[in-house]
Amino acid sequence: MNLWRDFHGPNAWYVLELYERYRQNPDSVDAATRASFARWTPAVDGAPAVAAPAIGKIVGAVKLAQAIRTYGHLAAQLDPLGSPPPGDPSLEPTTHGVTEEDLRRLPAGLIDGPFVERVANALEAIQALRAIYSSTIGYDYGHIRVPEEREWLRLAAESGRFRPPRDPINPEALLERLTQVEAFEHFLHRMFPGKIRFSLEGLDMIVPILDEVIGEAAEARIHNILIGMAHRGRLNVLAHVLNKPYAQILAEFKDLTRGRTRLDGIDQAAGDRLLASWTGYVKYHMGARRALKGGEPLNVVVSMPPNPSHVESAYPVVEGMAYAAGTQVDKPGPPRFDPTVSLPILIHGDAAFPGQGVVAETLNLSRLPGYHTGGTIHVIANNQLGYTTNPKDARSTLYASDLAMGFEIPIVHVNADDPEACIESARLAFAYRTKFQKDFLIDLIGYRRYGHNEGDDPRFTQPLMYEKIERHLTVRELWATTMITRGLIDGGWPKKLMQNRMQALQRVLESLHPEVDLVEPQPKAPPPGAARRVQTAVPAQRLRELHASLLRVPEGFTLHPKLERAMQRRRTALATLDEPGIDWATAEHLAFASILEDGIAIRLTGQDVERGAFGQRHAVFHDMKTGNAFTPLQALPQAKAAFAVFNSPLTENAAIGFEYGCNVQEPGRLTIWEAQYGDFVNGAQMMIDEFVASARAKWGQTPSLVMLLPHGYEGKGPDHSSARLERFLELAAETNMRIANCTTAAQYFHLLRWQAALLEADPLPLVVLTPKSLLRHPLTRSSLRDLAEGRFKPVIDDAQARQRPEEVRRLILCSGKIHVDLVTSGHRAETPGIAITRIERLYPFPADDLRPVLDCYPKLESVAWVQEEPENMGAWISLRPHLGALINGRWSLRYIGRPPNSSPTEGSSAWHATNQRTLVEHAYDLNSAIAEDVFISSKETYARRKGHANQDRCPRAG
Ligand SMILES: Cc1ncc(C[n+]2csc(CCOP(=O)(O)OP(=O)(O)O)c2C)c(N)n1
Repeated sequence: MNLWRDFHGPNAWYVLELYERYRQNPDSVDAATRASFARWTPAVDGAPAVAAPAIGKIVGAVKLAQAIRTYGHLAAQLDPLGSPPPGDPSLEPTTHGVTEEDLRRLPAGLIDGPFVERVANALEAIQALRAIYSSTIGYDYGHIRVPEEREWLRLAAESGRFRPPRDPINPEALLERLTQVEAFEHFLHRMFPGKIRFSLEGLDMIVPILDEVIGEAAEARIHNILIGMAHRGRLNVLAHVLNKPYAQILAEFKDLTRGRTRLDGIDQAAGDRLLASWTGYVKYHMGARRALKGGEPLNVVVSMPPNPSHVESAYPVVEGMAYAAGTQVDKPGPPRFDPTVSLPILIHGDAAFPGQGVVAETLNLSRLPGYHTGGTIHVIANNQLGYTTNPKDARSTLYASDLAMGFEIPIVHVNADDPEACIESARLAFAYRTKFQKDFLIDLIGYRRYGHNEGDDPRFTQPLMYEKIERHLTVRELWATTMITRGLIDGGWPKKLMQNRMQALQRVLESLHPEVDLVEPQPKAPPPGAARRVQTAVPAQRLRELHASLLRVPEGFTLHPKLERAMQRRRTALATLDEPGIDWATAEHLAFASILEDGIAIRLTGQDVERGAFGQRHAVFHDMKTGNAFTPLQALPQAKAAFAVFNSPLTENAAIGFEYGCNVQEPGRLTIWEAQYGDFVNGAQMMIDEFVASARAKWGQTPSLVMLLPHGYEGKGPDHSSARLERFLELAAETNMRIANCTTAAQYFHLLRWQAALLEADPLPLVVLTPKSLLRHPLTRSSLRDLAEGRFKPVIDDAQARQRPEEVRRLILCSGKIHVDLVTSGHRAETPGIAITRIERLYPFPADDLRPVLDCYPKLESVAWVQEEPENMGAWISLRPHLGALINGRWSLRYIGRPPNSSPTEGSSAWHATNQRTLVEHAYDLNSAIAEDVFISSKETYARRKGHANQDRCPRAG
């Protein structure tokens, strides 16, 4: 046995310690070890004899090496502005009881690493480690728990295999690139003083880093590269990485063609309507796309989707796009994801990364089935400031990147003034991602040459920092100096390059034709009548066959007994044509199955969607004996496309963002997200406002995401009742979405099929308020005929009242669950003078379907809107003007419901029941001529309100 050959680092130390124990007491070690040591000579080859006192020094040396590998980044010079690194006592030899002299006497092999061949002793090995771990790169991978990955990262860092000279770079090309980047900013600064551009200066190396990653990705034949990026440096990246023409960017700066009067390519009437709603967006959030074509490799598309100002919000969207691009759904069964098809790159701000919760939500998606993209390369564009805020006020962590540690993402912190270190980081990131298909993070530490934007004076808040920045050479100047020192170029060359770039930009500006050069994405008008022409009925025989397929489980599969009974019930659901035996979940399954049979793939996600939050769906069965899962929609013989169903993690914001991304990337697939309860959708308000509702008007995107939001007042309290319908209605304008609140299984069936049929022809997001307890209510069930012959009805009139229209005095209009409360009331039979009509599609407002209803009751005296939501919520406020316009003064239009309230509903079920009862009674009270709006408010309500007032304020101290 040779100690230094057979054992390394800590292992050698352990063997020595064991040997020492054996020496003092042979019985203190086990028999096998005793036998080995009996044959072993302590004076090992190539190493000094191990005497007892030396062991402490060996332990010290090994611990020092370990500390440098783990904490060396704390001594790295990462700040280009020269602030001293925090350091760490564990990096000092004395902490471990060794001196330089001790280290010199110890063999290099004790430290271990690819560099040991080149060094003479442990001291030189430690120096080599310091040069690696505490230079201008800080490798931060100690938190990785997979030993193989940790070892790979260690070897990658210590071998220098991604860094010149082992992996050379082209210094001239780099200088030219940095010149381009800097000249662009200089030029804009000079020509458009004070105009906001969010200059990249101080983090210029982002562009060469992206070049490197994209180049590697193209060589690896990654087809789709998606870059998510906030405002900082975006214009520069658009110009130089996405090749957005300078002319287009300069035209945007000139802002001459806003106020257009025509949109090209569509007829004038449709164009006028669109133009009115077309808002466009600011230049530093616009997207772009670039296809790398010709030569090898072919067909690489680099795109940067547009994003809103809300920092970080676009990143789950980008992840969703990358996932969808890499997923094949054209075959039945589960979708097939290929992690080598796309690469997401996300560029974060150093304040935004730790500050915005959506970042953690997005990182949490990274390794989950149904969300895993094959690894994202993250870059923190770390300019050490967030607007005017210093890091000490912006985060509770040392590094801006520390959040990533919890997700076991390897991190390199790198000084943005060292181009070679930056390029190494990019190569390392890509190689790790390729090898392990996991995320990697580059914390690129630079500075910000100007204020947050170019109109700000940063000296108000960071006077000392900006004193340094003013004197600080740019990375281009620093690199040029390095090249001159290395004798690669002569001294005048960098200046010449700069002049050339500035002149080129000047020429573009002088030959600008803003009306031609300004290219904005234009929303397309759907073909007229597309939505009306869709047929959603499915022949009864086809439905029966689909149903039979869905009820089949594999041979020997043991279902849960309760599920078995439910399946038995389902078996007869389609037995007759007219019996209403089809419940909500069965209708949904039939809709999905028929859509798959039509060749349209489906993706359904959300919390616990596989079973369904209310135990209604059971899209995935679990064998009671083996635990094996079986998904009938993935085994459907009739299917021509894939069905995906994934329980999502407990997020709404990133989850909806991700689905939005899937949807806009692959609009031909039906993408559905379901909330556990509708209330929780407000956790994703940013996604709703910024993407779902307005992306069409801002960026010309055409989303068609479906959101299923359980909604309805059932006494569950303020937080399990409302899907905040009012917020969706408030955002609805210019036909930007469809909002439905359906009351029957057949309506839901037709609505889903309608949406699927319109994905290409007339795509719009669809918001569906779905039932909870009513999922199993007999009144929501439908017959086979309803599915086989019907269609989605935006308005459902009162069939009973229609038989004797002349008796009707009051027309109640309502939507959703309250309809069931109204028609199941004992008052219904006693009050033939009241007709109850449901509005099933709330937006676009179905005026054409409602008009004939209003016209068919000859003795009508009043119209009332009845809702269970408080007056300031629900549909009333948005619908009132539409109803008013239709009624046009012919009858009074009144509101019957709860008064305005800050909370959606009562906190107790008894209280809820009282109010709900009162509400129904008011609705049926024909004696009270409704002269004004009726606010139900039982005495109890007021008593409780009064009692509650101020109760929860803290008592004052003392
Ligand atoms: C969600 C959100 N909150 C606030 C802002 C306003 N805002 C824009 S940039 C910025 C500072 C961002 O700092 P950092 O993440 O470090 O990026 P930098 O601008 O320094 O590149 C703030 C607060 C925003 N755009 N989005």
